[in-house]
Amino acid sequence: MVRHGQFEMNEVVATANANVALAKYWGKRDQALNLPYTGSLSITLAGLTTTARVSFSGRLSADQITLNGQEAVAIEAQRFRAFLSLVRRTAQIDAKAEVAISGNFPVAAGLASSASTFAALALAASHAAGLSLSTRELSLLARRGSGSAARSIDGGYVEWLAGEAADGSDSFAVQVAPADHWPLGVVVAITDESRKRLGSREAMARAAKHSPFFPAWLQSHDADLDEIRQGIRDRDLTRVGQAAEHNCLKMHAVCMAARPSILYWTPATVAVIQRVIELRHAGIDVYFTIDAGPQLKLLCLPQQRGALAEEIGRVPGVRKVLLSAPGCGAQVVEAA
Ligand code: 2P0
Repeated sequence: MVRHGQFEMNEVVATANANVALAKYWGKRDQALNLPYTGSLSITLAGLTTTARVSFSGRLSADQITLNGQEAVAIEAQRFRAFLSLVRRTAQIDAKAEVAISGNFPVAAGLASSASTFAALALAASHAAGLSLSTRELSLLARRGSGSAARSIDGGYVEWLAGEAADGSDSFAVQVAPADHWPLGVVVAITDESRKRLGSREAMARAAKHSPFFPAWLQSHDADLDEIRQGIRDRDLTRVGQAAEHNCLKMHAVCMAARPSILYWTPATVAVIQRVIELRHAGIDVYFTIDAGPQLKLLCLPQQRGALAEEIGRVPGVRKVLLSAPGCGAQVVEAA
């Protein structure tokens, strides 16, 4: 039974952190449900946080959505409305929502802002609609907004299981280890804060369809995933770092070989890669990974994070350096 009109609920505020994929999600077996071909594994990043504020009201005639204070428009607004409608169907309400989303790091520039956005929104909206979902149900819901958001519901080290079911019911994320299992250092090097020209949604669809390397990506992915998962369990930075770099370079090779090609890197991206390789030759255990954009995330021992950040901040073209570490999952911070 749908609860009509008079439905009025208090505002709920939830936060979620971005995540960095060590074994990446790249390619969907189902576009509509955001079902991946492969599993993926990420670190939820402390301090790279999105806050979602949601209230449903029978008095609203349409969903009102702002992103960092600006009204969401066009495709972006459609994507949020479709997600809110999914929450409404699940909660059996028809009230529209007022939603304010804000982030403390660059949006849509390859820093997984859609992951923290849809994880925070899944939690705030489901709660505001009167639902009380389990972590698994929240991950399944967040996935529908953005695939990588499935992984930002949990904290620490998180694996999104690809699943096999056509309805996606077994495609959700689980925690491999909590943040305090292994307090790794993460340094984020921002080389370009502008919005990317090609969103990852379109890019991964093109890569899957038009890159001759895509079959090799699928065929070799699980070996990386297994190695990274085991390396995390053993707290083995060299093993995790080497496998994550390999997985990252394969994903970008798949993109570069697509027609038309997809190249996310800028000269500064390459300069940081080269600096990381030099630092490794000098005996520092540091590894890079790059998502669908020109920024880099570096993995290191926690005690080397400060010195590494200074070093990377001096690379020409690096505009900003952020310090992070494994962080917590999505949380309700205010429920009036
Ligand atoms: C990841 N990326 O595993 C990979 C690596 C980017 C590179 O997940 O279409 O925004 O919303 O499911 O999650 C970015 O893709 O894509 C992403 P949709 P999403 O983090």
